[in-house]
Amino acid sequence: MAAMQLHWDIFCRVIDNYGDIGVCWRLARQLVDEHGRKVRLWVDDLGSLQSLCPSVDPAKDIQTCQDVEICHWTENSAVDRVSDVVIEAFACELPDWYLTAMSRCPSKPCWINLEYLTAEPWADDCHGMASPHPSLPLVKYFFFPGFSGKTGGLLRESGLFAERDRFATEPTEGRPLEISLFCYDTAPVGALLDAFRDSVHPVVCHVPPGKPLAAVQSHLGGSGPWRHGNVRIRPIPFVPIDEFDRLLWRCDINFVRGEDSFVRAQWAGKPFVWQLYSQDDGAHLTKLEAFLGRYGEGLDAKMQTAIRRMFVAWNLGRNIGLAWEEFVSNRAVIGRHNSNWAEKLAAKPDLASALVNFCASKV
Ligand code: TRH
Repeated sequence: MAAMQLHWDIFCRVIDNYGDIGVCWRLARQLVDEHGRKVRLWVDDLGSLQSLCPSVDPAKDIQTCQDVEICHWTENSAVDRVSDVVIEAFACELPDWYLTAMSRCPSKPCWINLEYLTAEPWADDCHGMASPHPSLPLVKYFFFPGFSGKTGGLLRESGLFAERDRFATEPTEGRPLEISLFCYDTAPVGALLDAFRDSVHPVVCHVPPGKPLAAVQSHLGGSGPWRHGNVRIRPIPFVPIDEFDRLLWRCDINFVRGEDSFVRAQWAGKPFVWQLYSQDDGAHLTKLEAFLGRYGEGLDAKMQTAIRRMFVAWNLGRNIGLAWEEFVSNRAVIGRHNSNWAEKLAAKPDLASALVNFCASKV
């Protein structure tokens, strides 16, 4: 049997937003909790991690939180040992001092580039590809999260569905719809709020700080809370990462973005609307279509259209009012579909387990 690969280093550079560190933090915790690994998480922005995990102290260069060793990654960082597995998250580029140390190890570590999530079919072919370093005796493997069995799967903690189901409450007839609104500032938030305002379905909309709240403020003025026709809009604080799951579980419909909240909304088993991180060349729209193609499987054409119209309207900023009415009127069917979708995805290995197995196969 191959050695256990006990020690893991994860390197994460926070470019902007929270997705990169959100994914790395979840992965680190899961490797420790469920796979008994010893994990060091190197992150260049401790403040962002603190938002997700409030017990992190941004002033400390080295600390342990939830059994993960957290190291502040700076230009002056140094390493005393190289781990058995090294994760370079989202092509963040390992520092030269670490690469040099890796190349000097008698038995080379398993070096992984953890990629961004996409439902596009090319991820199936690229998952697991090897890329030898041009000058050092090292090989890097590309590891793609994804929705098909040919990719590395999605991050999902083993007890997640049980915890979610314990938390579930029966919907009360006649109460307003609870909606969470996590989006970028490019989202047509004003048009959505106006659609809520005019809708026959009363809404309570929970808005986290940052880009979502700024977009609401720029449409309605002031600092809230607001009443806008048939919707009440409430600013909420940025909550720790596990509480964020509970927000998604509690709400009837979740607007999510990027990568990690998008995955968590799928695990919530509730209707959701996804905004992608916009790319100048429109690549995000190809990514959206690829997801919709997979997600819509098994739904009748009418439901597929309702979901597609809403996702496209939200990402392109067109015809939100009509798309919203159609989406919200079909929320029961869409919710059931999402629940089945989550079960279907959960039948595949989760990303942390797939990664552990993949790395073991490379020894
Ligand atoms: O913050 P994001 O926009 O991150 C994105 C994506 O990772 C994208 O792929 C990348 O290119 C871009 O950043 C730079 O959205 P995402 O991925 O949903 O990450 C948000 C994280 O924040 C997620 O882990 C959930 C967490 N979160 C909380 O913990 N509490 C909160 O209150 C909120 C609103 C979010």
